[in-house]
Amino acid sequence: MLFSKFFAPTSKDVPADAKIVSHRLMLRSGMISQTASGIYCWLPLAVRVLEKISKIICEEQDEIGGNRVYFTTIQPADLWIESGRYDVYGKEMLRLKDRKEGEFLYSPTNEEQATDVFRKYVKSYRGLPTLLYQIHWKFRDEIRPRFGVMRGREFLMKDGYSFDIDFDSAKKTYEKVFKSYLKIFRRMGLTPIPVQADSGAIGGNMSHEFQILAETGESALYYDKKLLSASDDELMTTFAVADEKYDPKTSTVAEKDLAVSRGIEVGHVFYFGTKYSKSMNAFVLNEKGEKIFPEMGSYGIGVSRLVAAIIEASHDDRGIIWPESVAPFDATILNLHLKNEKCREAASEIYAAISSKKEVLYDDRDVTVGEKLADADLIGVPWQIIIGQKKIENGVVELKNRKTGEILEISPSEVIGRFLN
Ligand code: 5CA
Repeated sequence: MLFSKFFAPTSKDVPADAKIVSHRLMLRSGMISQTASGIYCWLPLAVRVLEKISKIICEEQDEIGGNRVYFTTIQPADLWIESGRYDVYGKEMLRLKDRKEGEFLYSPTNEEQATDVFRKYVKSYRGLPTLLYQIHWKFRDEIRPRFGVMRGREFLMKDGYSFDIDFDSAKKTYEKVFKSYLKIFRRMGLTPIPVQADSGAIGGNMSHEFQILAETGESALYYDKKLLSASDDELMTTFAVADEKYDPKTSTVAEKDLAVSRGIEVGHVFYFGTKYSKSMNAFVLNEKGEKIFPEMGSYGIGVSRLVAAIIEASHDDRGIIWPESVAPFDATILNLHLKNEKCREAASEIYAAISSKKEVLYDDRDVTVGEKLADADLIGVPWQIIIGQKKIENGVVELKNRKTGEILEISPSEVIGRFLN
């Protein structure tokens, strides 16, 4: 990708109303553009990151038998009247009418619709377990949208819905998804802290939030220090709670073993039994021909929130430091002297060679050396290949690691070799 043709409107200005670092950096690097309170357009750099995150999620969900679908963003109110949630959900739900005065809503979540799809097609116990998931836009008319895409009104969510024959099977599914989530967040360079959670508007009686540690997190976390070295199985039951649920009198952890910090909720999983299958009459027949209401769970990940959360967890005072797995590009080539023939040749040669295997942003813009270097650090691509007049006279270019700041002076062919192997 040539930067001169790439729509990434970077800026030096720090927007006054952007209170947290991820919001500032996303605006400054030209990732997002606000269109209304809590509603953002996602520009090309951000789209690339959303796609990387989505790919990791899909790979791990497919691995445990998930089936990807697209439910709809617009749902008929009838489905929610049937489940009994239409009135309960309140003002967070955006309600709409079509031209025939029919009542609709913009999906804040899709339990009802998933149950509706399930009941239309699965009639026998042989169709269980079933796990459907999607990555799709949601709308919640949050009272206090804030911190950019961290708490938006329109946001991208991965939401999954499971159907099992009985509690034991549902618990197994819940555990599978739980472990899959740990893998997903770790692949993004994050350290997930699962905390026992309230199931709120989703309903139910077994629930975990996945928090990642960040000073700017909205939740206060109290957890057993053991958690940081616990196995995946232990993580399901190690003491960790968020916010007001922490009470020193009932805490099962001694003061000295307790860690207190702040976190960002990037995922939330729920087991809620037959709440929706019963209310929506979604049943299968078992081996004896008896009606069984499947045991259900739902599993969310804040895909758009993750972009901000990853930045909160990985940045410095110059900009974003993308983990390689979710970076918008693998490398960026900075041609510092466009008019110098040797620089141009080296840049083109490296660009052509490594683009076949890697995603590369070639900064061919006619801007100052300072701007190029500053933008590269701001955008935070893991590797910078810096091509300057003096170095190239000596047959070398600089290969800079954005995270460590370490710079290697090596020949263009060595650079190419490193990225191709
Ligand atoms: N139906 C369930 C799971 S599929 C559900 O909706 N769960 S949720 O309400 O907890 O949302 C799932 C995840 O979406 C949250 O963990 C959070 O990371 C993200 N999320 C929720 N609200 C917002 C918001 N307003 N802005 C950005 N992300 C959000």
